[in-house]
Amino acid sequence: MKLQTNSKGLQGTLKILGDKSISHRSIMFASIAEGASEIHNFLRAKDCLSTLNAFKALGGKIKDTGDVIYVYGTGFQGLKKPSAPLDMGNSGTTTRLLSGILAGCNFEVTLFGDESLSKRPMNRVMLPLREMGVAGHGVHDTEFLPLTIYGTKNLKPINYQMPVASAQVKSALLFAALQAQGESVILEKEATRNHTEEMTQQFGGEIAVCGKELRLTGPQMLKGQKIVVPGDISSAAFFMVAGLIVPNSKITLKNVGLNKTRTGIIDVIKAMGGKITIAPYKDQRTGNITVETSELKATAVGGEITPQLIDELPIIALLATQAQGVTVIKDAEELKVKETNRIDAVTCELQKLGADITPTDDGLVIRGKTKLHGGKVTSAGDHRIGMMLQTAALLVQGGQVELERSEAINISFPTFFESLAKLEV
Ligand code: SPQ
Repeated sequence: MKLQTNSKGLQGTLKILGDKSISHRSIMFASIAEGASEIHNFLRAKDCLSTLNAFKALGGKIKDTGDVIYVYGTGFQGLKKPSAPLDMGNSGTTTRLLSGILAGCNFEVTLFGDESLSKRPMNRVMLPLREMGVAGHGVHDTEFLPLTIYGTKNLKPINYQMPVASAQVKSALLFAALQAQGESVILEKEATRNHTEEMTQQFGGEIAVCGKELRLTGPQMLKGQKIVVPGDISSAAFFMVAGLIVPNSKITLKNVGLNKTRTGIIDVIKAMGGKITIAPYKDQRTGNITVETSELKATAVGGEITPQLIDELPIIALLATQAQGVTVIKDAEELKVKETNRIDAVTCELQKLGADITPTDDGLVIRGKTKLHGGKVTSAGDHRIGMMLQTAALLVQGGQVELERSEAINISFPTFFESLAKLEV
């Protein structure tokens, strides 16, 4: 498709759609809890619908009114063997977290996904689950989908030092630990998004968090709850960056989740001299973010902040092309195993538009400030690459940008283009 270029400025306010990570987990927790749950502001994007459909196929009593989703959970034991293999679509979160839930179910389930998901590593979840007593089988042992998981009622607890910083691995192990007999101890490599820990407590479960160490004693029974999903800061990020780099812009993003394990991008924007203000609501968990066109300077991104902005690195790379100096992003090798190899995809696609960007083993080096020009680019099937490229195209004056595989954006942000159109002056 032909992208919007030559922007004259972005002005106005935008309400951000529900958080993808929390939407997935709200269906999962509501399904494994006992009693009624209701979910408000669920993200109706392709990835979250993969989770919703998987739980329907597992026998979940789910009533979707379009506005609110009602779930009548009957505990882990209420899940039933599906009549066919489960389609995970493009969603790593669905696949990996569901594996931890299926770990304690006494039936076999086959999971399959699209081309991109079928190349993403699953042993990071399957190896520790196998230590807990789960069996798995696939063409490439348990590393890739399609994969059959054989859960067990006799799950053993685990004492596990995580070799990667991954909220998905941590969450899968916590879901399994909730069903195991005894205390599990999980030590994170770096602190990652903590939605699973917070929601375990919200649903009446017990988990002890001490820095990067988590302790959970199973088996536990969870109780149904009302969930109001906050806006997704990872979606807001595209408009935060657009508002900073497009001349004549001032944008307020409403209802953005401000969980501290997700707000790394705000720190980076501040370090780059970006004009950004955060106005938390009474609950302190959500708030408004206002950005305006700014003169930016280069920065360094790495270390413990990386997991707190891992999904924002493609758009931060674009931000760095518009900052004066050399920005270095490191400790981000996890980008290689996302929907695409995001180190390669960001480099290749932004270079086509004239950016000065070099890939490294664990990140990117970006020299700014560069003028971007038109070109033919592709999302390569990765939603975040597609949205980053549309944001870049706004800066192109007098040329055209053609985006292939733009439909990938529906994975997390089906109203992205309409939202952008609303802000154009
Ligand atoms: O679900 P999926 O495909 O893995 O989604 C991504 C994304 O960009 O939307 C990653 F490609 O987000 C992950 C994130 O990178 C969502 C997530 C979660 O909800 O727990 C955790 C992160 O992944 P990981 O591998 O670091 O645990």
